[in-house]
Amino acid sequence: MLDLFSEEAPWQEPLAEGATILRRRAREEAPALIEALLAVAQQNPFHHRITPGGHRMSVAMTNCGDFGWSSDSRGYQYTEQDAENGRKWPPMPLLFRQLALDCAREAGFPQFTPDACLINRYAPGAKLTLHQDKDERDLRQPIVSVSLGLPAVFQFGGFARGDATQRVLLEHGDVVVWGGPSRLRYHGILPLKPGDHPLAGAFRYNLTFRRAF
Ligand code: MD6
Ligand code: FE
Repeated sequence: MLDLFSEEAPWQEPLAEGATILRRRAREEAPALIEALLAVAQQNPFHHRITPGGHRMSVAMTNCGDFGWSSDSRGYQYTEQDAENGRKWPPMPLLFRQLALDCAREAGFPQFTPDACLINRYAPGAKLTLHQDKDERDLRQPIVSVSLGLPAVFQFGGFARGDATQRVLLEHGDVVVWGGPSRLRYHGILPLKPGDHPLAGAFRYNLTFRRAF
């Protein structure tokens, strides 16, 4: 059972050098975070992007902030407008920004200044294959990742795609902050198992805050 009313305080779990899981850190804010992300998606709907290799991604995505991440036949990039509709991305909600800054500071990155937030939505079966996040200009800036809704198995690997991976369950409200020596580690999400979350229904959502430029 998902225990919405547990009084357990958040705690930190080191994952690797420069990478920390802040367990349950976003639980209190979660209802407001989900409400805010759904409002962003009303302005700019979730969309299954096509990878440069021509595959339709199983994860549906949208963005908020000054820049948004997307892919198309030309490659992966950060843009000020959504190429789908030519409109600017919705602004990053203050609640999002504050949470990202607080979590980064708690994990040892007080200088983090996100200008982009990618919002991923996973339905049952959706997955994210092993990848590196390397489209950002300044790789000294960390990434802050917030998991909401259904749990998922996160794979955290090494610096080559074939390196061994750790498997970590990420649950509702968990935040992962990583940067420094771990910034370019391969990582992914295994296919989502079906479920029914009291706040997110059949979905897992993930917010990743980045400094794109
Ligand atoms: C996800 N996260 O949790 C996918 N990338 O749905 C990522 O790909 C990710 O969590 C960079 C940094 C943190 C992440
Ligand atoms: Fe990533």
